Amino acid sequence: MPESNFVDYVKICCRSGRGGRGSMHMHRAKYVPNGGPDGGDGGRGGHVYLRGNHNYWTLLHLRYERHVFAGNGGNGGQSRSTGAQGEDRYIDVPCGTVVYNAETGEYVCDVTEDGQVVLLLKGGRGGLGNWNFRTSTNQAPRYAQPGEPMREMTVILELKLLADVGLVGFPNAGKSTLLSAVSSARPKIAGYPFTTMEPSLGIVPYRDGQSFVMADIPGIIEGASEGRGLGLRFLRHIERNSLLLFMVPGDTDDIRHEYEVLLGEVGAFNPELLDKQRVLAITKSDLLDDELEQMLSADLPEDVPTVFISAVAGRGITELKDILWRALNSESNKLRSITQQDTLVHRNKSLTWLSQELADEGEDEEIEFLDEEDVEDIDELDDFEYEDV
Ligand SMILES: Nc1nc2c(ncn2[C@@H]2O[C@H](COP(=O)(O)OP(=O)(O)OP(=O)(O)O)[C@@H](O)[C@H]2O)c(=O)[nH]1
Ligand SMILES: [Mg+2]
Repeated sequence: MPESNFVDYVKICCRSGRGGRGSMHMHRAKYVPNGGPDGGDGGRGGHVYLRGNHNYWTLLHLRYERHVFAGNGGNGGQSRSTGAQGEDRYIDVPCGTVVYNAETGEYVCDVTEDGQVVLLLKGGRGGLGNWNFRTSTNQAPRYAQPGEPMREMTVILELKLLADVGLVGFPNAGKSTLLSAVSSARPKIAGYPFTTMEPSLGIVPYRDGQSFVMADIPGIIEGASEGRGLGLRFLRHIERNSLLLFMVPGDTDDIRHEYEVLLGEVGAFNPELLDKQRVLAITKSDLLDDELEQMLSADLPEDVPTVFISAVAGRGITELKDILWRALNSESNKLRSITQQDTLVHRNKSLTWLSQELADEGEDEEIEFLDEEDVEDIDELDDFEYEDV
């Protein structure tokens, strides 16, 4: 596949900083015999954070930065001086990024808002200097703590676009044509399947300066859940949409059947998607005459609002926008989108799928953690009991 600028999947190695070592030092000065302990604490190792940044739309900028290492804490010194704190690292990600552990497939966290900061890996705490261990019975402790070790994790960052309406349809259904008709987005349109190879977003202006966001994703076909066509990997981009707009061309033999096939594929990808509100648009209605349209309307699925549209002739577009707007603002949707924000379940990835997915995305190469020398004193640390300081 050609290199694309739309990157919605990357694997990176992250490592927080090791805590600095506490100092074991005795105060020494002229005319001060037995100065006592004055070893300072080690500094804390740097944390690794994720930070939502709405200036990014994809994960492209992370494709070439596969290692994110925070700084190590400095060691404690004499005169109770504390070691320097390790440098924290921030990974800027677009809003809608979900993080998984690359080894286990477990869901780790997600970032949905601009400026939101999530702690991914905590830096090691610095060890306590011997000054902390002075007691009445041991006035010259000759030990200090080493710092806590760093933490490492290889993570998969996955972008799930945040849009209000997601377009779902077979290739050539007219998804991109609709998006370009209602927004100023200009996706490629052509009369062959799989014109759209990557998702795009458009802002749809509505009355009184209001607007909503629509996501055009590549077409899906029957068997997509088994990997046919472009597979279902792009469906992740509609997981967060509050509403799914199914699109079936009016010149299809069996509209109801095609709708059910789409529904089946979406459900196979993630059954929770079937709980979302749906609207069905019969596209290319300029190819139908009134009589045919009447006949077809008699045999449409009943459980979903339907509308005939033609993006080319501009028919039914206002009506469609009205329906979408009403659905987006309906009480049930509002309630759900609030609770969904809180409870939206990102399922763990199954390990059997994970390696296949990594290969599909070209992310299956091992990324090695560089220099292992830092790991030296981990064994030694096991005996230590850390107290919160
Ligand atoms: N007559 C007519 N043709 C349309 C209409 N909408 C789209 N088409 C044509 O249908 C073909 C496919 O349109 P696209 O918008 O590229 O379809 P798509 O669903 O984005 O297709 P993929 O990106 O391949 O999944 C193009 O040749 C369009 O000109 C319409 O309302 N009326
Ligand atoms: Mg398209």
